[in-house]
Amino acid sequence: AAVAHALGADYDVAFHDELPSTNARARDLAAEGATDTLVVAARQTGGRGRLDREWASPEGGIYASLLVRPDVPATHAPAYTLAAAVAVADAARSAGVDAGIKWPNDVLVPTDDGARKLCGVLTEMEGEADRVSWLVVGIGVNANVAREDLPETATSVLAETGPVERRALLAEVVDRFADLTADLDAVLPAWRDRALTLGREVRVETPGGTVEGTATDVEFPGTLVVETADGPVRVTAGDCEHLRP
Ligand code: BT5
Repeated sequence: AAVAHALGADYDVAFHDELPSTNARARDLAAEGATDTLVVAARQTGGRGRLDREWASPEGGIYASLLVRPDVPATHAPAYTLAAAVAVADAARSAGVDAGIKWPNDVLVPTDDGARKLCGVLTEMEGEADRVSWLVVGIGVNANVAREDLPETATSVLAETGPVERRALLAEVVDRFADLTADLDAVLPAWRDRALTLGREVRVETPGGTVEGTATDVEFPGTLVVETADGPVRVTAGDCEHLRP
């Protein structure tokens, strides 16, 4: 409880030196009936991104998963993912890092010829259409990790501005996430403010095919609007690439 207060929000906090994946641990806790729990690990041996991709998880990074049971329909889940990206972008900015968000939830640091990835968010959930049973929002932030210990396309707070107090950064993320998700209407305006994708030419690989055009807006709960040669297309999930720096 003392730790939960130090983190500034009302969550049970479980710290681990090492886990395969904090998301996997949070899912297990969900199956046991837990809620409002923050699972943190100093490193992960099987960190995962979307579509079962690997998430490099060396010591020095932040690996955290929030288990919550909000009283919302499953269709609202993307708003939680966007809220997590906003929370990390804000915390990174207060650490002096010039962070923005690529749709839907990559926190990037722009460079002259593109951008490098600072954080990724993986949301998993279970439930019925009319109400989620649980949501696990997994957040990986490259905090005090050297660039050479990360994929080529990544960066870290350490590389951008120097070492950061991980617990303080995580506390800021969790507080901001709790604030934003207390009123889901607050999520999209905050997301738009930090978006790197809006106004850009994008190519989005979706389960239904490739969508190419100009990203013009994001709509609740997190749908990207792409103006294509054939008119606007609304994309709810996919991998987005910015076509020009
Ligand atoms: C993500 O997936 O960006 C979601 C990552 C979520 C990780 C957290 S850590 C805590 C919790 N526990 C877990 O097991 N997962 C969550 P995606 O958009 O699919 O991006 C994955 C891609 O990012 C990989 O294919 C690499 O190209 C790249 N990548 C891998 N590790 C990275 C890192 N540490 N920093 C930046 N990019 C990385």
